[in-house]
Amino acid sequence: MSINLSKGERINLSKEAPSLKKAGIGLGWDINATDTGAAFDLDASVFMLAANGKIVNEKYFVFYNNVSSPDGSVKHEGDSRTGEGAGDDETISVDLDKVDASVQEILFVVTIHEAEQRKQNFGQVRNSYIRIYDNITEKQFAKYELEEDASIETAIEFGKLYRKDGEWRFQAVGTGYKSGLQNFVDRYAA
Ligand SMILES: [Ca+2]
Ligand SMILES: [Ca+2]
Repeated sequence: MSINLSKGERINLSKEAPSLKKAGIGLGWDINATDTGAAFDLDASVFMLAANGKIVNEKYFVFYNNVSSPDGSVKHEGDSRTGEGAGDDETISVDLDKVDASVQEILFVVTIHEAEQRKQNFGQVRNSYIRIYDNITEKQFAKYELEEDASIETAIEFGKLYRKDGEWRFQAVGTGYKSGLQNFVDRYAA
């Protein structure tokens, strides 16, 4: 049975999904009809952080221009340019057994491409969610539907996988920022 997570809630995958080896992270969103006149492109990115809260090295920042991590564990499965349609708009696969031992946290962020120039923000986005499922059986373990309280934010940390006591956990984060992808890169740079 899939668990619906609220903001900040977490699950212990070793308990809730003990057979999980190859995880799928699905991220979805829909764009409200807007009058900004520009295309609206949201992008999922992944920061693989060491114990010091920084990416292990620049290759552990996985996004549309660097679609897999050096340890072979994280793969970005494709860039949606429109967010059209129900279901996952962008997906990330995570092979939990392959994650480099130095990685303590895998953070999933969604940013709006050229938000500032296009005058766009998450107030124009609805039906946002992150879900975690088994990439082989497609069984879903948990889903977090972000609340509709985002307005001026242009980047949101949707969720994260992290290690605790040798086990993987998944947390619904839902923290928004009025910044772009570069700000995250700067914050987490090794
Ligand atoms: Ca995109
Ligand atoms: Ca969509």
